[in-house]
Order: sequence, then structure tokens, then C-alpha cells
Amino acid sequence: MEISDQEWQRVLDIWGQVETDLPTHGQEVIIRMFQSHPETTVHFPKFKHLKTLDEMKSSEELKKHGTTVLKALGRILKQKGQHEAELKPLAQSHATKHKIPIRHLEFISEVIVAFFADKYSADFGADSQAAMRKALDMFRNDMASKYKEFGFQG
Ligand code: CUS
Repeated sequence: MEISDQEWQRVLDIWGQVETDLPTHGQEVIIRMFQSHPETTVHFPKFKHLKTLDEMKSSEELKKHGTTVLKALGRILKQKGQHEAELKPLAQSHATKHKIPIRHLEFISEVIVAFFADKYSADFGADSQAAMRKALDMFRNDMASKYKEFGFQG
């Protein structure tokens, strides 16, 4: 899959806005994902007690995790596809320790695109959304092949 320089530029432009406030963006991504795909909460026993939206919003731990997720993703996107060194340890821990199926990475990818499209309607139009989808597809494909190397079918 080829991603052009212009497409990477679109991806990193929007990421620049997201990075102005990672905790708030991260919190929203995790909450949207828990709400649209409740099965993703099984990986997070520490968030099981959060039942209502208000409880999710007031959890500092959830916010912290959202920040971690976006930081990891940002580090990868900035490599513009040359992400072997960044991806490998992440794939290893997710294959052997957290056991996060690729399906759930798909959910989080969808949530990210939909949320940015809502929040940045002026700066994240159809072309940028398509570019972000391609970048996240590439990320997931590479995670999936690394998962297999680590013996996790994902
Ligand atoms: O944490 C981490 O690290 C991951 C991220 C990356 C980017 C891979 N995660 Cu967490 C993931 C997920 C979550 O959180 C939830 C759901 C799904 C997935």
C-alpha cells in the first residue's frame, strides 16, 4: 500500500492539532470506543467500575490511558511508514501481554477518524480522512503481521 507524501502531510497536519491537547483527545477516543464497542472494555479490568459517562469523564486513569494510546500512535505515524523500530515492541506487548485483537484496533481506528471529523470539520475533510484511514490501515496490517511473528493470531 502506497501512501504519498501529500497524504502523510495531511495525516501529520491533523496530528499537530491533536497534540495540542493529548489528554482531552485521548479521553474522548477511549470513551467513544467503550461506548460504541463495549467489548473493548474486557482488556481493561481497571476501568470495569466505570458505568456511566460521567464516571468515565471523571476518571484520571482513563484520561491517562488515552494519552498513552495517542502518544504511541503519534510516534508511529510520524515515521511515515518506516515504523519497524517503534511498532515491534508495541506489537510484542499487545500480542503477548495485553492480547488486543486486530478487530479492536479497527474499532479504535474508526473512532479516531469519526471523532476528528466531528471536531475538526474544517481541517479534516474527505481527503484527510482518507489519508488517515490509509495510515491506520497500514499500522494495523503491520501490527497483524508482527502479531503472527509473536504467535498471536489477533
Ligand atoms: O494501550 C495501547 O497501548 C493500545 C494502543 C496502541 C495504539 C496499539 N491500546 Cu490501549 C489499544 C486499545 C485500547 O486501549 C482499547 C481498545 C482497543 C485497543
